[in-house]
Amino acid sequence: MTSTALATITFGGAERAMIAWRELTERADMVDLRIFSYLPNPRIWKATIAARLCGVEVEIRGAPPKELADWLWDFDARPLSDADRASGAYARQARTGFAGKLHKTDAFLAAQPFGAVPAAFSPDGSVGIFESNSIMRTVARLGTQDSGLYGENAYATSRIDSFLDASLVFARDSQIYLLSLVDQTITRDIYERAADAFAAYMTGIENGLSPDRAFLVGDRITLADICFVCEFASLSRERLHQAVLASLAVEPVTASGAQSQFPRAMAHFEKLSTHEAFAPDLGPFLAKQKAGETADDRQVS
Ligand SMILES: N[C@@H](CCC(=O)N[C@@H](CS)C(=O)NCC(=O)O)C(=O)O
Repeated sequence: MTSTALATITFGGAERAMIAWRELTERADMVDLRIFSYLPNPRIWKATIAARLCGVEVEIRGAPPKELADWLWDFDARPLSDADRASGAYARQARTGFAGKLHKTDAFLAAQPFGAVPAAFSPDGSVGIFESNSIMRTVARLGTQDSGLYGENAYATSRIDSFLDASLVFARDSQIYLLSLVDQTITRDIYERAADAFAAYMTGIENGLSPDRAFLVGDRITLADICFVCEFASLSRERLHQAVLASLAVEPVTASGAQSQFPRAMAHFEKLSTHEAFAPDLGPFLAKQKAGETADDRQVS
């Protein structure tokens, strides 16, 4: 294990991606966990934030969604070579968040049975870990510091798991909603399901912080807080699609009255966003959001 230092790389183009990939490969022996994903992806921040808090080295590989279609999905993920492309051996039909063909090795599918990203791997690639909450749990379990991230005892750990399970239910509707915004197939029904899922999740977070608790479980930051911040940030990318929402005559679900309905949850999000372990991921993201960056074809969900 090594001290906390992260390589969270947002690639700007194929050429830059290849350069960064080479740099990362050179320091592969220092890494505790490798994650392959489209970038940026608020769900992998669960792992990078946890890593900063517990002294784990995480390597991030990836590229913007559009470029990931031209990558070989593998433990040794990288931009496709001409030979990879010509062989046709890796082409698979995309299922969620991507269109057309993706290129996945048999080894990738053996390690990642759902074939999805984010995809994490043990340092030698022999163990695949999937689902962003489980990837985050891996980081906490690998942690060398007394971080308390995954609870101090069986009850606290299980309460943290309860929040993570509740977030998965919410994330299902939030993913369907975000993908429908990106490909502009949103309907009122999809919007309302997302709004209901958001209200149910936020009510639980609000109650969990009541009457005046500083954290969701115990008296310091745990995976439950990290997960909440990242899931909220993920859904808030709906604000990049104002024009599509306006065509339905609706407001972003994270905007309409959230501050007054869920004051503790919103204050918790805002406070943690500026925490030193969260700010490297959340800071640039929120700054762009504030600056009103629009129409994002780089988003998956
Ligand atoms: N609930 C999962 C979501 C994973 C997921 O659905 N990934 C999609 C992209 S949004 C994917 O990798 N799709 C690949 C495919 O369609 O083959 C998580 O949070 O990790």
